[in-house]
Amino acid sequence: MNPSQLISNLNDKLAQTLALVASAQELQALYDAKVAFAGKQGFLSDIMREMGKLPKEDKPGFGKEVNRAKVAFEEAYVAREEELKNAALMDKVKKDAVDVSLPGPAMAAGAKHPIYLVMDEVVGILSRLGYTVRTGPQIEKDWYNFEALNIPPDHPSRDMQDTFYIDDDHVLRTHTSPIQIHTLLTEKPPFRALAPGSVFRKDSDISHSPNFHQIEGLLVDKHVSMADLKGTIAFVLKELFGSAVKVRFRPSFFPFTEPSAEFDCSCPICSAKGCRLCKQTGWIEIGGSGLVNPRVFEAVKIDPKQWQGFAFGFGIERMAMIKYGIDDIRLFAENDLRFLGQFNL
Ligand code: 2NL
Repeated sequence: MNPSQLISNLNDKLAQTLALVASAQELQALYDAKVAFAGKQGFLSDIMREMGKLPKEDKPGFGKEVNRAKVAFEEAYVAREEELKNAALMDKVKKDAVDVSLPGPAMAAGAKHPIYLVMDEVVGILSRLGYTVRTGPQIEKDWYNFEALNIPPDHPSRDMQDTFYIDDDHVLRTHTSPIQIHTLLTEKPPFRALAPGSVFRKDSDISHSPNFHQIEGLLVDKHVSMADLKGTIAFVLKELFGSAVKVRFRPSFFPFTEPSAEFDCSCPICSAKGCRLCKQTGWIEIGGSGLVNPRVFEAVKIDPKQWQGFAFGFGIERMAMIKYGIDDIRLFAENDLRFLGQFNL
């Protein structure tokens, strides 16, 4: 072939290839065109071999032509490749587009745990009698949980069976009373303190949970009597269960109070006629109370001749079970949302 034939071949092939590139709808078609035109065994390689056969003086001119074709192809190829890649990206963007004007998924409203509903209700009632809340650590030294409360080392409530020991000298608090010991040590009487909180005992069945909740009230003042205590308890129970309930005190014993009394309330479910909750007695046990034992005052270096006090405590789980008709204490810790969602009305 003479040079002008080769050049016209080259131009024809270039024009064809450029048309192919321009019309390629997919990257694969573009790659195919590149292999056919500029690949190792493609058109340009073939034509370079032809160039070898040309007379020496024609070679540089032809070489230039080949180069021009190569550059023209490269430019067209890169431009089309960019177009196709952009188009593919735009497709993907359109397909994956999020309509930001759509409303988001509805978020379910939370509900307060029934234990905390009752706790808050009791705190609310007693706040109207001037009580304010104190909190404390769940891990206590033996002294705060037992010793200062006049619970001697051989007392049954210190038994390894009931108490979770952290080490020789530390326990998970078995009641909220150690909070009150901290209060007695750090505050000057007179005061009215409420200690709500989580407590721990080795006990587990349908009415006992190893982790349960108590609320305890402590009033320290001058000239405090059992009558003041009784009036306070009656006020709380009538506020909680309705003004129709009757309140009854029974003599009892706690190491940290003297005298001590447990208190019952006439059954709010059956109006004291007798039902499953009150076991046909018409009464339900609520909690314990008493006048602060002088030995507790001595332990915290408060003069029991100058100051007296009363204290009372009850279990929150039991109150919640009565209030909401719940018959298994384990439901409180299961965290089943169907259970927990029922109490916020
Ligand atoms: C109950 C009975 C009670 C107290 C708690 C108390 C605290 C101090 C001094 C004296 Cl610092 N007493 N607390 C007194 C009597 C009863 O709780 O059945 N709780 C669930």
